Amino acid sequence: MLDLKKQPHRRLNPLTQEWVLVSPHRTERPWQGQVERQAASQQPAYDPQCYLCPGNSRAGGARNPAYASTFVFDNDFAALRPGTPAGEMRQDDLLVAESEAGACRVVCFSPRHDLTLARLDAASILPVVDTWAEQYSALASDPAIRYVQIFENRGETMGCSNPHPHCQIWSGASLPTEHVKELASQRDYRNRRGSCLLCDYLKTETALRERVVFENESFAVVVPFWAVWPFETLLIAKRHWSGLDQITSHERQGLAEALSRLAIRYDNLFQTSFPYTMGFHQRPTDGPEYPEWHFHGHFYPPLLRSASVRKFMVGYEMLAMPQRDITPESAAESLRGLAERHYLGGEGTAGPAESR
Ligand code: H2U
Ligand code: ZN
Repeated sequence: MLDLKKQPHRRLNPLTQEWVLVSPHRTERPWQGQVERQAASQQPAYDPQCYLCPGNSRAGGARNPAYASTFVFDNDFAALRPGTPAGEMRQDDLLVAESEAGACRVVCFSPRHDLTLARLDAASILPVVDTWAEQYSALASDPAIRYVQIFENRGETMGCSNPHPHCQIWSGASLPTEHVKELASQRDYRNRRGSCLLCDYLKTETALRERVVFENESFAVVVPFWAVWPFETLLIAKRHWSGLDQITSHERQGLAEALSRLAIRYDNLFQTSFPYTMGFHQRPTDGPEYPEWHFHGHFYPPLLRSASVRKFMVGYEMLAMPQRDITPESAAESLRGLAERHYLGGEGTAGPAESR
């Protein structure tokens, strides 16, 4: 028998077919690495220097309108551009390149410079969900676009250039690496077992409860069995649907609520404005139905043991495979134990955890 709490082992990610090494016996090892103090991160409601605040001008010269809810614009420094001409280069099987067309947008969550997902309430996150659904449908209707990737980079440690709460949407003509892996795995699972990978995974996790952080009627949040980042979570739709064009109005509220609750728990974990990269994986948008695809979101936060101690993907992880010390089960237990009431302070001002 394998003792998941004590023995080194590896776990398979069935969505990507990649393995992660888990070394639970190492959690007691002494730490002498990076410990830096983080500046308190209180932001003003409006920042005259911010290129995302209402009425301000952006780097490209455009001026933002005096927007009152969400605000979407074409990224002034887009990585992918519409109308990029087709073209390819191939020299033997060694020098291979293909042109890539697409579109990149930025979505400001609200006019408020200071209200992150953890500080907006669920009712104020609802317009963000509506905007994502609108954008997914609009981009999906473009025959040149094959996928729509909505993602948020939060915090300077994640390379986010601006604290004004916003996300990005990149969409393009060829399926990106993660989408290719997840599509192949979901398709293969459905062909072999006749059911949906994430529907089945959700049943397993909600029966065991060990890795469930919380759930509402429409979504469950778990620390996946195969998590790589210490406090990584997977947000899974309870009903089988594949893209935001299929979300019901009840599920929109459920998604807004789940995002609010998760972001609050994350902030409360190390009493900091918690950095992460998050994003949704939806079915490709080139026409077919993709019955194997199940809507889900990934949260990949870098923090390991405090507001300033992060996990680095270096060494063995760059050269061989990802590895973790704290188990997904204990990460889920920590996240489950946190309050869903925001501590509402800067660094270090938190009171004792309160439960809802
Ligand atoms: P981050 O969320 O990773 O910080 O990116 C912000 C995006 O905003 C980035 O992709 C864009 C950048 O290209 N941007 C504009 O479109 N206009 C600006 O005036 C500055 C930044
Ligand atoms: Zn701003």
